[in-house]
Amino acid sequence: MEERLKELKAEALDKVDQAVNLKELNEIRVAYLGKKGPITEVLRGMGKLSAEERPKMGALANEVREIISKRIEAKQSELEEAAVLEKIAAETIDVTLPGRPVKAGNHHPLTKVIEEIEDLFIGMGYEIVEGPEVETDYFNFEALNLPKSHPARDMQDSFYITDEILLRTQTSPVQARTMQKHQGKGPIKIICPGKVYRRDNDDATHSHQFMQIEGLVVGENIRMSDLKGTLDTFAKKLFGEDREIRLRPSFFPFTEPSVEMDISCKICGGTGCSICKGTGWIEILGAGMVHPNVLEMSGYDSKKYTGFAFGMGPERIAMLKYGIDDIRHFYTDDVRFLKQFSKHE
Ligand code: 2NL
Repeated sequence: MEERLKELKAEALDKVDQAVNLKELNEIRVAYLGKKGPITEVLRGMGKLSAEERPKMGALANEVREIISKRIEAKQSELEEAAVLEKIAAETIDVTLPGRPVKAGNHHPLTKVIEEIEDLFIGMGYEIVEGPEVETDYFNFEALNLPKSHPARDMQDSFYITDEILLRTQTSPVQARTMQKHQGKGPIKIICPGKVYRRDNDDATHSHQFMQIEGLVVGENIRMSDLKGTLDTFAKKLFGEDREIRLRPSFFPFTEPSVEMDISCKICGGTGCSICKGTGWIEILGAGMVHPNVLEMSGYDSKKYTGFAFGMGPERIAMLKYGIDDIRHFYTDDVRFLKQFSKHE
């Protein structure tokens, strides 16, 4: 019996020493020290022993148990510590590694041009005002001196929802609404950017949906020279200090007199090229003094108040600024096109 216990002790200690993980160690514990283990088995056979031998064997069995148990405990701490160290090693962060770059997007070229124009006018004391894209016939046309018989109100040219409601064809209704809100009192200095819609067949220079930026100034003693100075400042800030502007007579139902503003061509310096079509001038926007009918319809006394207004297409301006040859690029969301503008941020 003594032999058997010594054998078991040697065998168990050997196995404990060889254990490579906590699971294995626990299996050894159950196998040797458990209720169904070999030591318990040996102790069960003690009944056959003499009275003197029994306590001796009992003590020995307990001693063997104690030794194995101690060795298991020691091994357990050892394995646990190794596991912690291994986990720490696996989680080590090499702070000297270069960082992973964050992928930065960029603004849409149209957004950039619109925000740049807004900022220029904010710098001159204007406020940005927005309004609905679904408009009434009254604000889109009537209030802007386009009577019912006007050709611009043709069903062929606009997206009508009912006889009286349509998708706005310009951002002017936002300005008419603003004037009406002022109830004929006080000055107005606003920029109205937004989406507009016209029934058109899309091609390189036409789109059924596009952006517009309009400006309106109303006050006492607002003159044509104020318009000219404002447009000159705007053109130089947006296209460069070396640009000249030129105003040509034009016609809009909502302004009188009306003008078309051109900027001098930078590509050829005025001698004529394909961009300016040989003229040395590039058309940028339309403008004029607010028609007295428009002021009166929105509640302003046209004898006391005057004003100027202008309207431009940011797509056209972005096309000129970035050399884009097709308006459809703005709306087709081709990332190869859009990514080209990240360098301009
Ligand atoms: C163009 C021309 C223009 C206006 C827009 C306007 C608005 C009010 C009163 C008077 Cl409320 N005028 N807007 C005036 C002249 C020209 O736009 O070619 N746009 C792309």
